[in-house]
Amino acid sequence: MTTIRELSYQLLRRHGITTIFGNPGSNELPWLDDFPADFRYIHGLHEGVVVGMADGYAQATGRPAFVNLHAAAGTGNAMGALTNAWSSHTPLVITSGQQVRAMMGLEALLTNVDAVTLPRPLVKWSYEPSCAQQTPLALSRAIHTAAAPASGPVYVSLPYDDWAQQAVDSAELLVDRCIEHAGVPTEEVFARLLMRLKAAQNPVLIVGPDVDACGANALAVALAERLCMPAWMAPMAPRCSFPTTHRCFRGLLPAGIASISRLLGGHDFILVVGAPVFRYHEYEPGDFLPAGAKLVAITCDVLEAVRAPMGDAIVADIRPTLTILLERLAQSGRPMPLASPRPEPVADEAAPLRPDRVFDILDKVAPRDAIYVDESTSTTAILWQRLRMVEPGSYYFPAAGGLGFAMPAAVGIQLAQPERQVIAVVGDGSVNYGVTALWTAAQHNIPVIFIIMKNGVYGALHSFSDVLKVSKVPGLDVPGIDYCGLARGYGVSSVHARSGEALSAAITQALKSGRPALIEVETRMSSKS
Ligand SMILES: Cc1ncc(C[n+]2csc(CCOP(=O)(O)OP(=O)(O)O)c2C)c(N)n1
Repeated sequence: MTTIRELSYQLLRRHGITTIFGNPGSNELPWLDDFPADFRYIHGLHEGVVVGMADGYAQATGRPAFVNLHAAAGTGNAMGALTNAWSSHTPLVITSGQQVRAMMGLEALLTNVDAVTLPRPLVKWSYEPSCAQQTPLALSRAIHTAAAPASGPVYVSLPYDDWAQQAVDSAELLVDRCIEHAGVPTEEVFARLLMRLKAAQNPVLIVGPDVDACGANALAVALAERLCMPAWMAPMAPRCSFPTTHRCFRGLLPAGIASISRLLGGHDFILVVGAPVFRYHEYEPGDFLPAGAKLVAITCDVLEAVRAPMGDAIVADIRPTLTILLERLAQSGRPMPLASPRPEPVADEAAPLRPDRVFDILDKVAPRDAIYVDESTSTTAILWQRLRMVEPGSYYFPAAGGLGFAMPAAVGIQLAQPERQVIAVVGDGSVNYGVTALWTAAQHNIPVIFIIMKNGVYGALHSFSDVLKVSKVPGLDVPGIDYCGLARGYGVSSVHARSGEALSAAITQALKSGRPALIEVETRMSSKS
């Protein structure tokens, strides 16, 4: 006879899930009792950090990550992080411990009163089994639902007295279930798209995060080369799906309606792959498309397809769709786009450093295949211009703009990819939303390099104040925080750098150390560069 608890671990094992990200409470202890030796528990000190670490881990492995939170309070703390996971299609199985069934109706302390409603609308599926025997099926459904296209987070609330119950024999059938997805367009849909691509005089490609997420970067490059078209990253892209050094690459699109139309002006056909159309930010009214342009988006997410305000969409799996498209497309006779010139190196060494100088130094000293996790909000555009990102999986950013992603996600990504160096570039304001990730990095010796851009302000909000024409706004400055001291407190070694030389030496030393390290570098506000 197998208990429901034992069966749950068997199920996770069969799905290759042996890393649990969590922060426990009393409701979770019965599941964690006698924790199996072949599993590892990555303990985060705050649930936002727990979900952030799991988000990074799941994105970097491309497989569902498992999270165990504490009841309603733990789930509530995780909601900010869930906004990012939801927007980046991160497959997360989030479980939370529920009170014992006998006391749920009494609303005993730590009852998750309306557990199923709580995480909505940031999950694909939310569930609480109606009885203990439903738990194995609930967990199996959760894993398959999280992974199914478009992947995303799911939530299961689990009463703690269920684990010790015996599972029914038929529940073992769940352990071996495999669900395969194959969503390619029909012949008719391909034929229409090919006709439109062949008729286009001046097409342009816009690639989004799901290209990188499904490992189709080389296919996107082949497509741009085949049709001799320039390629842009979609606005607010949380991943980098196209080598930034490639001659077809034009950069990261801005996030305003009018700016996008202006930049794409002259193109008669816009092919978007693996991105929402579009994730705008600042409100810049204007035409959604340049005059005369048509748009087709290939997306794995039907919700993304239906909420676009313009263009047509094909909902399909990106990698097989691009593969078939390339088999059927002849080489265009158009001239290949000319490479955009790289920006001039910054010579200005005066302290505090200009952000572009920081990125020049980082680009020079970091390994070519470094992975950057970016949450330096006012300098993101500069980062995209200065850092060369060539390998797939080289860049991560909070997909919904929720701060507190970079530090924990960097820890999760480094756990998933020990062979590549992860470097988190974090604004001094943003640090404070995810700072406890330092402790997990120290405890497990996860050698992330955290570079803190210390400009003393919420720089992005200062810029936005100009956009919105507001002034004398309180709460936009963050003076008086010693990030080196915080790092030491959590067990991570730290260095303060004021000059380019000191920064370069600190990064070199951190790379050699094989341990997590925090470098606090004094920077100027980017608008004051
Ligand atoms: C959870 C959360 N709270 C608040 C914000 C609003 N916000 C956007 S950018 C920003 C400032 C970030 O400042 P910092 O990390 O110092 O980077 P800088 O803009 O100076 O480059 C804030 C507070 C947010 N996006 N997410």
